Amino acid sequence: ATIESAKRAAAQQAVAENFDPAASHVGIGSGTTIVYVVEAIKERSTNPLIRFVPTGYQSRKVIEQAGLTPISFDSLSEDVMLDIAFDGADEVDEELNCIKGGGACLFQEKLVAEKAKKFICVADYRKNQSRLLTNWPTIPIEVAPIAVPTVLRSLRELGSQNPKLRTTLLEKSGPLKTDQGFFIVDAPFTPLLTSSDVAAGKGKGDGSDGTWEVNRLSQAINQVTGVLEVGIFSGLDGVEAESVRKEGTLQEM
Ligand code: DER
Repeated sequence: ATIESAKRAAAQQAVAENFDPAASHVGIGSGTTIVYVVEAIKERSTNPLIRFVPTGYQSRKVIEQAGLTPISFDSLSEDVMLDIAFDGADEVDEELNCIKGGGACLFQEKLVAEKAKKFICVADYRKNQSRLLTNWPTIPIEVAPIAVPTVLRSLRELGSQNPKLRTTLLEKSGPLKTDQGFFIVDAPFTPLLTSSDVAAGKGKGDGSDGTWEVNRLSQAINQVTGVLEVGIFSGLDGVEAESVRKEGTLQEM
């Protein structure tokens, strides 16, 4: 069947197994798969008080067009945790690490994912790879415009072959601006080792031998001055997430 039916099936399964109609706050991610998640929630949501937290302009539109009620992230009090957050991904590895940011919304997506008790990644079979950067070749990175040249240089020093500023595919020829008014740099790296790869001696994973482990590269890029956020979501450690669960059709429909 089609990719769209795989996305829809993944979304239906993710919502059926995880959405509680009595929830009060639900995070909604960005992209095309999330539209099916909102559709599936709409079929179920009975509680009129339920609030949906968007991860950017497109996500808010999806919530509003479904007739659901959005609430902005910064209106949530410090101690409120979202009951659950759903989002898509560009690629997911065996340890449920994700590459995100294909839709240039990674910063607010990470804020919402970390604010949720449980994060559900909804991904069709194409996204399921043994290592990140197998099928999706680049790490999306949100960068302050003024810092782009120095960040590109730092990314090369970390081993990125040809990091590039993302220009929108639409008629605009300038760099893509995010909801924060920042730019997106897409940085290619060789496929990222999982922590079990490193434990099995498949590489050092610290860049010294040309290999990077997921968390170490994420931290190294996040330390570059001018980087706002990196499109690697790993384990969401530090969050009371029951688990970063990969929902979806892991085999072709
Ligand atoms: O940008 C993101 O991280 C999104 O979640 C997105 O890349 C997933 O997009 P898709 O559901 O349209 O594949």
